[in-house]
Order: sequence, then C-alpha cells, then structure tokens
Amino acid sequence: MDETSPHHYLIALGSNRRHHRLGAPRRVLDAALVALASAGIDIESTAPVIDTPPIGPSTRRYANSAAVIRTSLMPDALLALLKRIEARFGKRRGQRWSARTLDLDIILWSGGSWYSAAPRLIVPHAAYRRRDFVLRPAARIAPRWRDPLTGLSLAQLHHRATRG
Ligand code: A4P
Ligand code: MG
Repeated sequence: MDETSPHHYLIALGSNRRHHRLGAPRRVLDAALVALASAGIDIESTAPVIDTPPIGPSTRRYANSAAVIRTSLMPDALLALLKRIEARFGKRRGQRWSARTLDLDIILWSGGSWYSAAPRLIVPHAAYRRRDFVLRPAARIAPRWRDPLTGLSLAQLHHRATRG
C-alpha cells in the first residue's frame, strides 16, 4: 500500500451545461478526472457516465458519474481542490441548484464521518442516499462500500432508492 495516499474517497461528478471549448457535459466530466489526476490524485476507478433527468429547478438533463480516488488530503483540503477545479471549468450564475458546468461532491471517505463549519462540509454527503444519479454510478464501482450512518452498502442503498 502507498502510505503517502492513505485516504479513499467516493466523489460524485455532475454537469448540465456545455463548456465553450470542451463541449458536451460528458466531455466536461472526462476533463474533470484529468484535472484531478494532474493535481496528484490517484483515480482508482470511474463509473460509466450516465444521462439523468434533473432533480430540482434546472430543466437541462445532467451527465453524472462517480469515481473512487486515493489521496493524502484530508476532507477539507480535498474540498478546496474540488472547488478550485469547479471554478476553472466555469463560474456559477444565480441560485443554488442552477445549471452548472461542473459539480464535484464528496460522498464518502474511508475515515467515516466528517463535519466542519468553515469550510462548510458534511461527509457522508447529506442527500446522496435518495439520489439515483449518485447511487447508480457509485454502486457500479463500490457496491460493498458501507455508509457509516445507516450501515447499508451502496448496492443496498441503490436498491432501496430505486424500489419506488
Ligand atoms: N458542502 C457540504 N458538504 C459537501 C460535500 N459532501 N461535498 C458544501 C461537497 N460540498 C459540500 O455546494 C455548496 C456547498 O456545499 C459547498 O461549497 C460546500 O461548502 P455547491 O456545489 O457549490 O452548490 P450546489 O451544488 O448548488 O448545492 P448542493 O446542495 O451541493 O446541490 P447538490 O446537492 O450538489 O445538487 N440532478 C441530476 N440529475 N444530477 C445532478 O448532478 N445536481 C444537483 C445539485 C441538483 N440536481 C441534479 C444534480
Ligand atoms: Mg455540490
């Protein structure tokens, strides 16, 4: 094991706005993974990109994916990196949940739970347990990873979320 990168994270990727140079949202997600790797993050596995209907006020469909990564960064430092990469792909306009070129969320980390007020960060992600657009790609690459709060695996959470 590489002792310099002790933490695993599950990251969710989303995009529902074209990038002026890269093009369609799924190209944005590919480029985001390249940006993470260039920043020294080990990308252990990536899920196939899926096309999903928007949850919330935006009317554009999303491209979504997930990745298991490995790094020595603690959650707050990883969030700062994710925010820098998001900003590089385009500034957000308007309100919460508006269309965005790139959204990178921390869903799970190998250390269990994390809470900080500044930067505001809650891991596991507060809403992911009900979101098919997160759980479907996540369950493809890490089906046995257990949510520390419920004790359920990602495969179980995905099954539960799609049961109807
Ligand atoms: N923050 C707290 N916890 C976390 C975490 N675990 N990971 C804070 C990342 N950030 C976290 O996020 C706002 C702030 O949340 C961050 O600055 C950080 O300090 P944001 O991405 O800037 O804002 P947002 O995304 O508009 O709000 P929010 O609540 O994060 O929205 P979501 O939950 O990301 O949902 N429909 C489909 N089909 N696919 C999607 O990907 N995404 C959203 C956005 C809505 N509908 C969607 C999709
Ligand atoms: Mg977000």
